Amino acid sequence: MTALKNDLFLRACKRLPVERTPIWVMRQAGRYLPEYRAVRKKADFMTMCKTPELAAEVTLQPVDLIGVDAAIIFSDILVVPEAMGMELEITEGKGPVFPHPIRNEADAKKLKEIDPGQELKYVLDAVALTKKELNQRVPLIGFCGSPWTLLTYMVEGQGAKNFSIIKNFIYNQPALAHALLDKITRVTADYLNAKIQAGVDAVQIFDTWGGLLSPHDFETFSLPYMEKIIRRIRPKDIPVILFAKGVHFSYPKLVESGADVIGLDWSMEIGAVRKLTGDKVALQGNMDPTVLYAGHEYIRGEALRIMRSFGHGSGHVFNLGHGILPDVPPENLKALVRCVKEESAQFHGSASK
Ligand code: 1CP
Repeated sequence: MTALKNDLFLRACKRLPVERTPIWVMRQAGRYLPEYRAVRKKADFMTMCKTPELAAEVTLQPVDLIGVDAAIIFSDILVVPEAMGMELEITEGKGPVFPHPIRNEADAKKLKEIDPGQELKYVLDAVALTKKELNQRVPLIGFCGSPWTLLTYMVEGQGAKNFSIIKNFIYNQPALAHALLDKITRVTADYLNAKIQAGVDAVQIFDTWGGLLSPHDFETFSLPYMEKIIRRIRPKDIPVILFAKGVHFSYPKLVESGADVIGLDWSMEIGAVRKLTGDKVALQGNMDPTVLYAGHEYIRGEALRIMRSFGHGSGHVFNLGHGILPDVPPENLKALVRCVKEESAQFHGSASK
């Protein structure tokens, strides 16, 4: 039994009956909110991540201001390589940069195999404090980057245009790539388990760069490592969401990954994915984030279209197909959340469609 006042999100992840469809959005604690920018003015990004009071404050903002059905702990996927010893700079406008990327055996040797309970204790403290401040209002999601997506940043050093450095790396030094992926996998599994112990109610694996790979390479360099992480998650019944962007060719394989929920980008109709995956997993998504630039009526129409496409029954967590963009007016996200809350009951229970 859960003590949560609103556990719609957790029930939908497990495809249990719900009264209405839950909604949260990726990157909901972020720059589109003036209240986030006000906190960010006082502290740089890593200081925010490493100060539990600030991380908890911005994690709660979208719950209080927007009314989402789940919180996601404020942090970043790149805190893991930083904890493993890589210097990380996150500067306004430029995005994250590793000034000393990994390019060879000697660079790789410098990576420390860490105990997340020590080196990432600040995240665990932020989780515990956030759980307390949430006071059981909504579930808290913990997350990590997939080993492949983390390796991409660690080798490229920064957001890239054509990803030639990481591609060169995996094709010319495949053994080193796999050794690194293994190392990141071990640390990441321990990290997620530590977050679960600290109090998160569900976890999401972000494979933002899975879609850079061909189907064969995705199944060589990304999917097996995410499956290893999922197999190691304890307790086993914690909902696991796997969000891999740009990999609709692999959805039937993702169903077998052990994840409870597959996160979708907007490249396929959610109803078509539901047919393809045969209701074996829940689906999360999948509104194009740029729809939030449109007027409220358009946003409502699109939200309804997606809910109709999924159809009747539990197993849908409403979300965007990727992170909310920094220049979206918060009012537009509020309109989306209102619409999902007001209109989704018709897709549940015995109510007719
Ligand atoms: O200046 C600032 O305030 C920093 C902007 C920012 C923010 C708000 C960064 C730097 N990270 C975050 C928070 C963040 N990152 C969260 C918070 C929780 C929430 O969702 O509300 C999460 C889940 C992430 C995850 C993350 N970081 C991903 C995976 C999700 C995705 O969007 O694909 C990735 C790829 C990153 C790397 C990263 N960190 C920051 C930026 C700007 C980026 C993207 C860089 C790029 O485009 O390559």
